[in-house]
Amino acid sequence: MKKIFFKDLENYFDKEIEISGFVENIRNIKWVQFLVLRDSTDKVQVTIEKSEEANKEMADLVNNLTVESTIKVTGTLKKNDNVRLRGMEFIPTKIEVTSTSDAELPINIHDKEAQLIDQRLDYRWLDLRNEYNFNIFKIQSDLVKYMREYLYNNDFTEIHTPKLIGAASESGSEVFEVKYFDRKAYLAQSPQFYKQMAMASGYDRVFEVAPVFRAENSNTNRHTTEFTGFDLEFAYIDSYRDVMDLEEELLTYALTKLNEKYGEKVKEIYGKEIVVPKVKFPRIKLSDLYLELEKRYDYKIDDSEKNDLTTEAERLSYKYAMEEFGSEFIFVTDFPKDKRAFYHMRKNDVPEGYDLIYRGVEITTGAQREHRYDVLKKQAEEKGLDKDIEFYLEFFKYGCPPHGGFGLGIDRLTMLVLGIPSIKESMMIFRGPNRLTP
Ligand code: AMO
Repeated sequence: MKKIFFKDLENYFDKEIEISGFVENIRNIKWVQFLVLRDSTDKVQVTIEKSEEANKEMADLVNNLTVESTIKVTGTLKKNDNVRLRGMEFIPTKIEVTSTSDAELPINIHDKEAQLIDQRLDYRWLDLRNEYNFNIFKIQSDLVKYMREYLYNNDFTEIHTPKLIGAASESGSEVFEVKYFDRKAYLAQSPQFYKQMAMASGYDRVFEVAPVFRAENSNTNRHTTEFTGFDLEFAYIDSYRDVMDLEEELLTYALTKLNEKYGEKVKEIYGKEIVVPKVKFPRIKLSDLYLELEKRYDYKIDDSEKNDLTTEAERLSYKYAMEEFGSEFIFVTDFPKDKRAFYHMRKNDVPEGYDLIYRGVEITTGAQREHRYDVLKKQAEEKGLDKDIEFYLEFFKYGCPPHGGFGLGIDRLTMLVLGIPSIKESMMIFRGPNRLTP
């Protein structure tokens, strides 16, 4: 690990060191050549005085150098207040080209608006060199770290469950079928069955951060065919309200930490404020939400759609939550049972679950689960599922504590925290109905 990160260069003034990075810019003028080198943490200027005899070889090399090549430079770091970039410059004694970029880049990496998004995605590795795009995944990494940290602090165990499965768990959404030797398998739509199996095994609190597959042929700014699910499940709860409480605490913890580290940067690069929740997330029944939206914004929902949240209703629920409660989050509860998974516990025939809407987009579904074998079997039968999922129903035959949990889409959360217009950009490598490369 001997690579010196540019963010740490202040510690190396007047010492002979070796630095490596991408050549971001080359300025070749009469007496001097300036290079801007970039690594994953910062940038630094390299200055070559052409007039000095000893630099002739280096100057020749720079004459033939292309931007976005990578180089390794030996030399000394000097303070220089005249240098706009960090008041320092690197004076080299040796430059070695470690990889050469073609002179013509297929996209403009410094102006992402200069081409259409799909053109950019074709060259995603270059597109990610753009500061806006690059930082998304640095920030996302810490966002997930803080979410994990909250769970580790609260005695959760991270688990890893199979993505090749024998039966679909979410009957409402489409599943990818794969050839599995002489039979069929599916790509997991959720770790749902296995996080619940962990409850039956006695783990009490588990979570998983892993790929989730959905064969949804939709081209919206919030859908993808493969996303990263942040899923958790915990036992000995009394109500789905306990699940909402935990999610609220977890998100508040993560956003607080994220704001401490990145608040300024996010404002500067994305023009967005990371708002740390100061109030309890409001909770409202779906039918009451529609009444409010009609009263306040004259939003009339067609009878055929009122059993679920429409995209427009999600958007308006944000407006409502902000105006009424000063909250960017809102929990919506009491969806009718035909719109919810069979494994949600029901009370008076109403599923004990919720959706969480953040900045106008659904980021989570959560619920208390039905853990009583007979009731669960009946609910599965009602949806015509019991044969396929017999193995799952067995989990509940030999003792399984009451439990609940939720699934949150990391790509959507990232998109919303940073105010990125599309999920295509908030995933490092997007997968959609028309995209399987790079
Ligand atoms: P659900 O199907 O609502 O619930 O998914 C949970 C969350 O995953 C994200 N999400 C998506 N993100 C991008 N593209 C998609 N196509 C997509 N579909 C879903 C959303 C969503 O809220 N098993 C339950 C969770 C649970 O009850 O624990 C489930 O999968 O952010």
